[in-house]
Amino acid sequence: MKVALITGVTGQDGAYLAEFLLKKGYFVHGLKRRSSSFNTDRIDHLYQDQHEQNVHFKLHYGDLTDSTNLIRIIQETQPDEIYNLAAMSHVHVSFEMPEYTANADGIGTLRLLEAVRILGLTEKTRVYQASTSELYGLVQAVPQSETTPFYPRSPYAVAKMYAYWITVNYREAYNMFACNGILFNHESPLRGETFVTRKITRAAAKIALGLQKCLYLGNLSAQRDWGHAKDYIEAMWLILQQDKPEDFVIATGITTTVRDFVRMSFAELGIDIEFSGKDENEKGVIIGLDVEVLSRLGLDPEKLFLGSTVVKVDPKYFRPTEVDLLLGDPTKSKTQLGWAPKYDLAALVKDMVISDLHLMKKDEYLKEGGFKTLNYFE
Ligand code: NDP
Ligand code: GDR
Repeated sequence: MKVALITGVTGQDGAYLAEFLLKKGYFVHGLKRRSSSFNTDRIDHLYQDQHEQNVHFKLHYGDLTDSTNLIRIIQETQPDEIYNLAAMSHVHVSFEMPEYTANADGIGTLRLLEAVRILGLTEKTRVYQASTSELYGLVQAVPQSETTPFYPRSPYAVAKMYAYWITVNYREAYNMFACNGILFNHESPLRGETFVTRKITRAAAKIALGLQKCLYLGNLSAQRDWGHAKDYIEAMWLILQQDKPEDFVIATGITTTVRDFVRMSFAELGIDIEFSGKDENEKGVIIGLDVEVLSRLGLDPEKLFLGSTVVKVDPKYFRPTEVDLLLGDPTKSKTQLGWAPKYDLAALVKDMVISDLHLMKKDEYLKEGGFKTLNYFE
């Protein structure tokens, strides 16, 4: 039985990857951070009672900022494959926590690689590093491929740049099977609530139910190459199954503005939005309602009004330095890995919007029953 260790197992990608590897027959160890309350929502369905026989999934407390515990866990688990997904992954937040981000995302990767090396596991253990399209930053060329120069534009991207190169260096210096997956944005119903896609799909569902009036966003013109996380975790695994360790871009090859993602999300709920105005004064207004779609989804058209403003810009979401355009060239992963995404953007939006509508209906029900529901700010 192959053994995998996933850092960041409680995150979006970690949850999907753990499920995927368990289905493939792996024993999966996951690194989770200690938290004052439960932080395993995304993997609760994979939980196995450790007292039972045939347990294949085990969590270990740990943190990428603590090398001794990484050494201990790797020694205990003797993994064939390590997927280093743990990171402070929010670009905007990294401007507020630059030092921590460098420590966890940059030096954390070094700690992990060094643990493998000093434990004498360089021949046994393959390492996947979660690199990112944010490395491209300020546009040098599009589409962005494995050979496009990097120009990181945030403390997050700079930390990830260190992680990228230390992975390459350990591969070359110690002959390790260590690879970077340069993944473009990938989303899902499990996406963190403060990333733009999930913020939009949650708010669209709330607005459709009459639970929220307006969605405040930052740069509506930013363009991203968005795919589905379920497709992208499969690419991570494929990267570690190759004969030679190499780096791969994983992307769809299509880019879309935040503005269009908003339009598509509302349209999925039968709400037609038109944008007008510029920069900070841009806003999105309801210009049409598709009663058939609304009623199919159990939504009450009486709660929605033509002409009402449902999207506004709040400059507090602008970043000190922005990445305007990401568009990946997945040719190498298509030809060498045989990887191709199953979800297109429309299918991704639908999956997220419908999932959030169910969640928000649950909130609505709780609220009606007099229970407190969760509020997310940001
Ligand atoms: P998430 O933010 O959903 O998950 C991050 C995970 O890392 C969580 O499990 C989190 O724990 C954990 N974590 C954070 N800091 C530490 C630390 N110091 N020590 C141990 N664990 C830590 O990210 P995604 O799943 O979306 O992304 C996975 C990886 O891929 C990240 O490294 C990200 O930077 C990178 N990436 C993501 C892309 C995307 O579009 N999603 C694209 C390209 C790269 P907790 O749950 O306790 O917060
Ligand atoms: P990104 O994702 O920075 O690309 O990093 P995010 O969804 O945060 O932003 C995408 C774009 O949307 C613009 N934007 C907003 N973003 C947020 N979060 N909130 C807003 O209100 C908002 N309004 C507009 C942003 O300015 C940006 O241009 C993600 C993370 O998963 C990283 O870990 C990963 O490495 C990259 O994707 C690839």
